Amino acid sequence: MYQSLPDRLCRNITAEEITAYEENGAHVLRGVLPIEWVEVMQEAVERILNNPGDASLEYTPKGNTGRYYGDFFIWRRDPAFKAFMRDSPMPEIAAQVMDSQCLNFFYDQLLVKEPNTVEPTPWHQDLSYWPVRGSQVISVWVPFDPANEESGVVVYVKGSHKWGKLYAPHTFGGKTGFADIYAKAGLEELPDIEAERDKHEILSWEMVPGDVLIHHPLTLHYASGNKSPTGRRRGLALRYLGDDATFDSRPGTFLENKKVMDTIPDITFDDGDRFSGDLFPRVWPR
Ligand SMILES: O=C(O)CCC(=O)C(=O)O
Repeated sequence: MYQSLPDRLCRNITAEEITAYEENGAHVLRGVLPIEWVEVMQEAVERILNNPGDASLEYTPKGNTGRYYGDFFIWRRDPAFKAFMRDSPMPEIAAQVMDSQCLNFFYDQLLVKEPNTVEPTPWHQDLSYWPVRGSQVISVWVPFDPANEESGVVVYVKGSHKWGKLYAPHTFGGKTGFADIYAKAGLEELPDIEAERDKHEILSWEMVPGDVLIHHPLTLHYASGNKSPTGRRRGLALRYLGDDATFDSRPGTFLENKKVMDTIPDITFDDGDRFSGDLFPRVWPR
C-alpha cells in the first residue's frame, strides 16, 4: 500500500547542512520530505489520536484546555508508521547526516499539541532517558502542521551537545509518576535554561510540512505549549541508531518505565551490545 510512495528525499542533504548539524547539534532541513508522506502520516496520526496505545500519555491534566498527547513505539501497531520509519526517505536522512553504513531503528515518539495547550515540553537531552551509548544516534523531528513560536516548535541550545554533560532526565508531564525512576540515574541537575535563556544562543526555525529538524541526543531542547487558538501542532520524532551505537545498562533509563516496557518485548542485551532484533530492526542499507 505504501510501496508506491517516494523512497527518496526531494533533494540531497548538503555538506553545509551536515556541518551545521555537527557544529550546532541541531539543524533544519527544508523541503526534503515528499508531501505524499506528509498526507499519509497526517491520516495515520488521527488514527492514533482516536485510538491511544497502551504506552501513550496525556500530559495535559484533566480540566486544562488543549491536549498534549505522547505515544511511543507506534510503528509496531500501525503499518503507516512502520512504512514511514523504514520505507520512506527518513532513514536516508539519518544515514547521510551521520555518515553511517548501517542503521537500526530505535523508536518513534508522537508529540501532539492541540490548540490552547499550556503544557510545554521541558528542557532536556534525549540521551538522559535512553539506554544508549554512542555518537551516531540521531532524532529526526517531523511536523505535520506548520510549527512556529506560537504553536511550539522545538528549540535548541546551540552547541550544547559539546558541553560534555549528561543531565538528569525530567518527567514531561508533572504527574506521569516517573520522577523516582529518573532519580536513580544520579545525574547532575539541569540548569534552569528557561530562566536563563539570554545566557545561551537559542536555535529556532519556523517550519512547514516537508521540512524536518535533526538533532543530536545530547543537544538541550524544549518546546513551548501550543498558544495558537486554532492551529494544531502534530510532531513525530524518529530515532535512529548508527554504526557506533550500543546498549548502555546504566540505571534510571526508560527501561525502568513500566508503562512503556509493558508494551514491548523484554530487552535482553548485555552492556555494549549492538541494538538488533525485531524490536530494533535494521533499516539501512535498505
Ligand atoms: O515535540 C516536542 O514537543 C518535543 C520533541 C522532543 O523533545 C524530541 O523530539 O526529542
